[in-house]
Amino acid sequence: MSIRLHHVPFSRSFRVLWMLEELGLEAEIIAHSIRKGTMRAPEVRAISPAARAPAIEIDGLTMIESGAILEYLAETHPEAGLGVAAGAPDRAKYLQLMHFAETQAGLIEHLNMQHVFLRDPALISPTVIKLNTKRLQVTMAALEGMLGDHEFLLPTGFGAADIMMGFNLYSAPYYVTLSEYPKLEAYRARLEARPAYQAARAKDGAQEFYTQDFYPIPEGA
Ligand SMILES: N[C@@H](CCC(=O)N[C@@H](CS)C(=O)NCC(=O)O)C(=O)O
Repeated sequence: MSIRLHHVPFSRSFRVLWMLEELGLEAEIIAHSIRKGTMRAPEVRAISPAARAPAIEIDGLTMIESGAILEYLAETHPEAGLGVAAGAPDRAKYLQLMHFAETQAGLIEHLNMQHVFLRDPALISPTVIKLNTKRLQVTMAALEGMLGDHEFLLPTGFGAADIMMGFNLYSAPYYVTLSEYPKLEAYRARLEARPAYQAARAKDGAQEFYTQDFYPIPEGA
């Protein structure tokens, strides 16, 4: 099997990197930079038309969308038990988590735009930052409720849904305080203890967006 992953360090393509490690699959990693715009090269756009990471090539098949890629990898490697098959009792919960991860990641992306990528202060809206930070807090509380006192998100154990949602728990804390969600904090520590997580981090590369540990809501917003 030949796999090439178009990857931006510390981005959603980390989900795919982590999934590949969980499955024990080797991949060639093509590292990209959002700041340098390397995803916009015509040969990359041919695979990822919206110039976004991740994009993956598996034996000539090309795919974008981290959630779809994880579902595809889970389905094509059922022996690993990282997905939940159609008809199984937790299927609906599994699909919900796979998609809820992008509701949350979308909020983080909006905050990244405001805090990190817009350079002209005149373009930044403290009101939008406040609104999206509050919305992110709501998703964190919701996720903590979904996790409850379980080890992982589904009773079937660790799987693709934990990778989708778990990845968010590394970027959300730039905008919300993780210790306010103690169950999520402990869950993140359990995820970090996984050898596949650690192997994926070792291949991830340095993030190039955040220049401070925490970005608060601007005063007066
Ligand atoms: N829903 C897509 C989102 C992909 C996406 O937006 N990726 C970001 C990195 S996290 C990206 O490549 N952004 C490039 C840009 O905004 O120019 C997925 O889950 O794969």
